Amino acid sequence: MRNLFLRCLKQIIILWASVCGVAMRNDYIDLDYIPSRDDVIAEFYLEPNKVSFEKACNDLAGESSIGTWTEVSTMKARIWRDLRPTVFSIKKKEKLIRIAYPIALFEPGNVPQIMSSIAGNVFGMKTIANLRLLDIRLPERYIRSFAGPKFGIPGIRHKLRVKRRPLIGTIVKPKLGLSEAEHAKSAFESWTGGLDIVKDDENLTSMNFNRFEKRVIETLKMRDRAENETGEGKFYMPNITAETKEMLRRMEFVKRHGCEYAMVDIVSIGWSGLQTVRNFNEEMNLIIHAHRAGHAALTKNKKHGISMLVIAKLARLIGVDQIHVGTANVGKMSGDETSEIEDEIEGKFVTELRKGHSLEQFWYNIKPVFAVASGGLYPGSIPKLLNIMGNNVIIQAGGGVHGHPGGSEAGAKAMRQALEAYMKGIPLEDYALKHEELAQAIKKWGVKR
Ligand code: CAP
Ligand code: MG
Repeated sequence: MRNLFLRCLKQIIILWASVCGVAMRNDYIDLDYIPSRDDVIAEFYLEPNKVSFEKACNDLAGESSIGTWTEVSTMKARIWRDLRPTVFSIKKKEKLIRIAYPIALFEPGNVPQIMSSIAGNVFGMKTIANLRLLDIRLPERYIRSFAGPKFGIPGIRHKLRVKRRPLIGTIVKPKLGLSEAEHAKSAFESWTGGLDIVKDDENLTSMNFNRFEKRVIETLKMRDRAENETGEGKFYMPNITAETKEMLRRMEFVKRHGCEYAMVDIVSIGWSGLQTVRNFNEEMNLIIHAHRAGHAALTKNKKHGISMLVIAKLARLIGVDQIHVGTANVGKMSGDETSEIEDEIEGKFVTELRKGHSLEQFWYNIKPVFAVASGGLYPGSIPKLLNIMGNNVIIQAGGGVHGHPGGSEAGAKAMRQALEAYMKGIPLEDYALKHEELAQAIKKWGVKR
């Protein structure tokens, strides 16, 4: 009762102060506040810089919404009443805070805008030493203003005609330098060796030594041959990353030539570029593969930046069908958030019972996204990887295929054999006794424990 009275009193004082223009308008903290279902919630790791924790909280809440460094005479009572966010949870020891933002602060269907708010100027403020956006909870009205993935896990499994097992693929290596014909040949060997998918590398677009159109045409020709020879569905992911209009032109081109996929470097093209690609995909019906090259500039520092969880959530919302999530430290890239991210991109309703610093999220109409594990993987790492990530994963190996002593086709065979052994529950070393390519791979790279 006393609490309720104090809260009402505080609201009356804040309202009175705002009507009278008294300098209360930088106090966003209310630890009694219970967020409404319509609020956008953000969780931050916050380290103040030579100011109190409360001061840093208020600067963060203000700068990410309606405030600035001083009161402005143009502030209106209605703005303060309806649009001010609330810092409703502070854990000083863990340096964690949660802010609830009224949904009216955000334009439906516009990811660049929400990021310019909650992940905009705030990273550069003097009163904040370190700041990391750990997670966001998006309300139903906001989520429903997006289409989400066109295919997602169910649509991809249907199109690739692979019901249960993980999908396996390769990245043509070296990243750059091969001609269109050499690229297509390596793809052919990877497919006939048993892989489902072949993709371009993140920095291969259209250069003199390898032109986009010619590469796509030649590689799709090889795809068709490989499908005839193996009787299996084979898929090519061409990298369309470029200026926005050019990306749409490349989507039309690959579609016209019978390709099912388009790959984009989502960090490099930005949220606007990704939304444009997704919107155009309503017509193109391509599976969108999201590479995250450059993400670690934002995600790696655990004290400052934006978590990969947030990036993956927004990519799901906009509507990529599959996205790189790391290898749970099994491969060459650092990053221990893989399982958490995988839960988030696959779940219908994700609770906050993981690692304590994430928010529950309903995904309503938004389809689940396929997790892609890539980076330093080889046949011997498959069992450990799948034990952690489960079967709803696309395994991508570049060096782990083209670095095989027997060449690309043998490397592909070894990957397929390792997957078969895992699905049959047979230890790799035993399966290798009857599968030469796998034996060679184990001899070269071993088995990851
Ligand atoms: C892997 C890869 C991928 C990374 C991306 C590379 O090649 O093609 O781009 O895995 O990292 O260029 O390194 P290898 P992440 O198989 O030869 O390592 O998935 O973490 O975004
Ligand atoms: Mg790569």
